[in-house]
Amino acid sequence: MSTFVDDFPAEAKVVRSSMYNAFVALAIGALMGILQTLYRTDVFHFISAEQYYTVLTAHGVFMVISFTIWFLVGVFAWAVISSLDRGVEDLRFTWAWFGFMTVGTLLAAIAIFGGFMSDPPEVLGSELSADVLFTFYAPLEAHPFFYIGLVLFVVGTWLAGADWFRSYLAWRSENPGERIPLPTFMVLTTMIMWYIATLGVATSILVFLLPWSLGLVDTVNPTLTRTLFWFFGHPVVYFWLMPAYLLWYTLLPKLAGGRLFSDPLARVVFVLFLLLSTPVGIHHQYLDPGIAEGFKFIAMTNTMFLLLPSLLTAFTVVASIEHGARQRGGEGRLGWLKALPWKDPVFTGMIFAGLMFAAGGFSGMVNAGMNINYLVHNTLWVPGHFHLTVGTAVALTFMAASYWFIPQLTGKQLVGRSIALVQVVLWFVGMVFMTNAMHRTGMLGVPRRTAEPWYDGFEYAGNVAEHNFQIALGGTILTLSILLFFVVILLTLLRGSKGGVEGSSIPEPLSGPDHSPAVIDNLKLWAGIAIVLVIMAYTLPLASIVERGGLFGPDGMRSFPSGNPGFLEYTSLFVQMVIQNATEVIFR
Ligand code: HAS
Ligand code: CU
Repeated sequence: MSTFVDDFPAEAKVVRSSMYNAFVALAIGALMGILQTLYRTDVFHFISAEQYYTVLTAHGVFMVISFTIWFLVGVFAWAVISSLDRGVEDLRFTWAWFGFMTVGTLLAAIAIFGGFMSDPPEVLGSELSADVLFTFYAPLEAHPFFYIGLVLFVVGTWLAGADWFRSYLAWRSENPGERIPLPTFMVLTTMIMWYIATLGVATSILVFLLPWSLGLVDTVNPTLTRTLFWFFGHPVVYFWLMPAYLLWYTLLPKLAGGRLFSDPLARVVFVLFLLLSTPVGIHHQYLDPGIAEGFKFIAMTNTMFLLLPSLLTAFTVVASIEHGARQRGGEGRLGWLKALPWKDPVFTGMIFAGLMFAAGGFSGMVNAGMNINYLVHNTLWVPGHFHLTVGTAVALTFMAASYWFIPQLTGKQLVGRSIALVQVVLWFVGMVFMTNAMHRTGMLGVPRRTAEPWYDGFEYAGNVAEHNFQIALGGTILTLSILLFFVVILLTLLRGSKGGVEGSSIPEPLSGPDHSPAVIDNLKLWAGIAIVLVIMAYTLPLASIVERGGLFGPDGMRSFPSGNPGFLEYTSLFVQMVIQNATEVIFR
């Protein structure tokens, strides 16, 4: 059995390079992480209160935008190429999206790091800086480079998706009537979701934030840019999660020694994510004024439905692992757990990632309840939640998977397997300390995104100092874990001996694609329904936000005539206003 690099050497280079870029982002993000953890827990002050927000922005952007997305384009490219068993249609096109993403990352990085300079240079009429956090909505404003960088980066991902659709269409014309191979199906559904979701952020940046930061318009409507951000900001979390799920559905059963329990169920899960990921973004805005409660209620209902695909995943993945364990001779109700390959860092890392996700999913359910959200919103509970989800379910899966991918992509055997095992266990332990204490301090009311939340003279009800210590301890263990990760990766790249890497083929599922109706593979149908659901969930809230606050802020446009407009009047006025404002902006 051959490795990926044997079969597709040119493509392996793109996948490898994407993953290396992810690792660079991970290294920078990790350094920023420990700096801000030690600052806000009042343990060590390597930075100033002002720099805290630059560090926090860099931590967020490098971790959740650069690291995750660079790694996932690698995983998706690998998944499509290997499951269709064909190279890309045009390698220059593939390197082109890689180039877009690289230039985009660099521009955004320049803007962010400008924030560290005491006297940042002026470019395009404003000082380099982008202390806007990874949720870059108004009223915080970044240097145009930040927004231009993001645009290029996102356009890069759009082109990457086009690359995979091209491969799929070429495959389809040679294989009419065949079921789409599962990994490709997962990539395509995720990319359709991504195209829909990024419309929100593209509009927010291109129509509002970038013109505003370039000085072309004077004001923006903050609620509108927030809402457009969250239109994208919720589905983006599934953009990070889907490659991890893809690996849990394909690689994990293989590593456990078994086969995927159900291919049809896996397809249903990805279709549900495509349908439901976007019309829920308002669950990040339960406390925002200017959005009627009814719209929030709809977002909550949709969010509760969105739990279903993850609950199905928990069932299917655990069933597949149990099957693997029984194939290896495991017995008994829970005794089969002992038969699993716990010494394999790839397997153990992914399982720990899954276990932590069960907890992270639970705190997500708490977040999603409109009334309980009031208790936790803007507190440290929320970072607790997302360090379990994106910070562990996704990041730990990616790190563990790297121990499988790097040999596949270089043909070199992994060096330092036992260090790798310690690394994934340390990540789990570090996150147990850090996220548990974050959730708890959040419930005591400690705010997030605050450089110095200790407020001299103010007594919190509970023992915040003790929890702060656990957060700092957890953060330190995580930093150590990342260092070990880089030791293993570098040792493998420098010292790994060529050859002897096991093949990359994925075993057939127990229940194959033919057990599901063909309609599941009808991507156009699901895309159409997804778009209808988004229109239903967002038209009225967006129209009412524009009505109240103006497209470009209260003075940026005339408002609706008084009274209660009917739907048609509403929509036609909305369209008129868009046109009027756009013309004003262009011809001013
Ligand atoms: Fe979330 C805030 C609700 C999932 C990320 N979320 C955030 C933020 C981030 C984030 C980054 O409703 C902060 C944004 C900011 O800066 O303000 N989230 C949810 C819900 C889910 C959820 C309902 N979130 C995620 C995922 C993320 C992520 C996934 C990243 C990857 N989240 C919210 C809400 C907020 C929020 C509100 C706003 C809070 C506020 O007030 O600001 C659900 O998708 C979760 C479903 C998951 C489950 C768990 C299933 C369990 C599985 C484990 C299987 C086990 C295995 C192991 C494989 C129901 C799949 C087996 C092992 C053996 C040994 C047998
Ligand atoms: Cu969300």
